[in-house]
Amino acid sequence: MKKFNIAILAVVTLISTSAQDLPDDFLSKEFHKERRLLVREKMPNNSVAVFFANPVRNRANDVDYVYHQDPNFYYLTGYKEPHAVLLIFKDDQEGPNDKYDEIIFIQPRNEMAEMWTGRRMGITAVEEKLAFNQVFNNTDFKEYNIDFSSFEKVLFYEFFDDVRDTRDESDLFDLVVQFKQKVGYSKEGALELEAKANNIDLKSLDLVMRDLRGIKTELELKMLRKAVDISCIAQVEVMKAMRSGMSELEVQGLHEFIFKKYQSEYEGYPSIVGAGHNGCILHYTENYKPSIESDEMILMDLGAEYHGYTADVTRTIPIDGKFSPEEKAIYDLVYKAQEAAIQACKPGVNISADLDIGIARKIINKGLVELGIIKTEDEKHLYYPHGLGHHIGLDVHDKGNYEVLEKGMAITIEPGIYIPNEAPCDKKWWGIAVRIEDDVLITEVGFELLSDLAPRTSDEIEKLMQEESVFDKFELPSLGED
Ligand SMILES: [Mn+2]
Repeated sequence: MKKFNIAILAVVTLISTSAQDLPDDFLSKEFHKERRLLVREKMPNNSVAVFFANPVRNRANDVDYVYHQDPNFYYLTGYKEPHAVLLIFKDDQEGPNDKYDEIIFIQPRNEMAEMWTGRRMGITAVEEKLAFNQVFNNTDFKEYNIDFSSFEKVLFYEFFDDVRDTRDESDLFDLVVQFKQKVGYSKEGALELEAKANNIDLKSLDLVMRDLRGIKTELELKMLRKAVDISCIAQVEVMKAMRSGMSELEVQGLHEFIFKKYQSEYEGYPSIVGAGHNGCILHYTENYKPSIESDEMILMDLGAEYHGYTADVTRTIPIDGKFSPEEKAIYDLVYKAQEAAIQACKPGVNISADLDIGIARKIINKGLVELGIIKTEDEKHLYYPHGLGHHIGLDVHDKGNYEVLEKGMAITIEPGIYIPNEAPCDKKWWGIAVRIEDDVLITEVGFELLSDLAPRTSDEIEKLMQEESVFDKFELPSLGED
């Protein structure tokens, strides 16, 4: 028996985290604690808010996708593991020993599981490193004795019912089932349970989270600035390295290598690298063209994610380093629209009405008429089919108020023009696709351009593309062919 204990101890020692194993610049536990406090302040009287961790997603067979925590859950806890539930109470609850106003259930430590799939924090580390007083294993949630009917409001997000049920009886699937039973909630039996469950509120929580997450704190901006700087450095290096004959995947790889070189863990969204008319597909992520041609442009929309916060930067450049007259005409028009919209960023304006419809779209329509691509400025067309911008943060399309810009908001400004082959205009324009996307912080009186490390004007880009790149000498053996 004793020997057995020692063996277990040895395993725990082996996999426990030493300080050197992790970066030391994550969001602080004080940040997460304060966020929970602010949620509590915004919650209605006598209410409880319930948040669940993101599901584990299966890729195929016994391989799962890399786990990504639900951004709300991460924002409020800093906890990055699955199968967890957080409850925040408006008012103090009576515990067996003392009062509490928040409680978290997490996945338990498990030597075997940790040896295979990675470290788990466990109760002690969540108490110490994430500043929680009430931490329990998720196996205790089932027996957690709480009368949800005593609250005036039970706030949570609607479930998507797309969570896989594993053999683990306290996985997310079971936590959700247990929760539904506790609150008397089911979509199907809604009528029967209505009386009992009329304190359920599926709407308010998102408004609370939207208002909080939409305004970035200094600490969040530190992460975001890093993500944006890394993304821009990658754009600059790729501009210098671009050669015809490269594949779209290779270009993607150069960007993503640089992301990781700077300790960005992931891409904030699937990278979009589209040469020629592939750029007309707004969310083109195949990136499969094997050889980019010298007379094409390439549209590169990529964002490094740094400790959860993602940039969103797009540059469109000519492969051979020189815009053709048609490419330059379209590029400069998009730039003109973007620059005017950026300059108008300040508290009080609306992204859609003021910046997009009022400025960018007007400039683009006027320019398209002048180039003979459309006939009148109010002609309906699909050359600029998307909105001008969105919030960025823990989500690439982040939560935030879209009515009025405020100090501390981080948004993109990203007009584009896309002219697919066979479009009803002179065919010299066919296959030209340009998007320029930059990240902007709204300040007290105006804006700060966060993504200024990557050049935007056609002249600056042509000049930069003449420079040498560290990748110029990066040669690998070719694969043998037979
Ligand atoms: Mn975007």
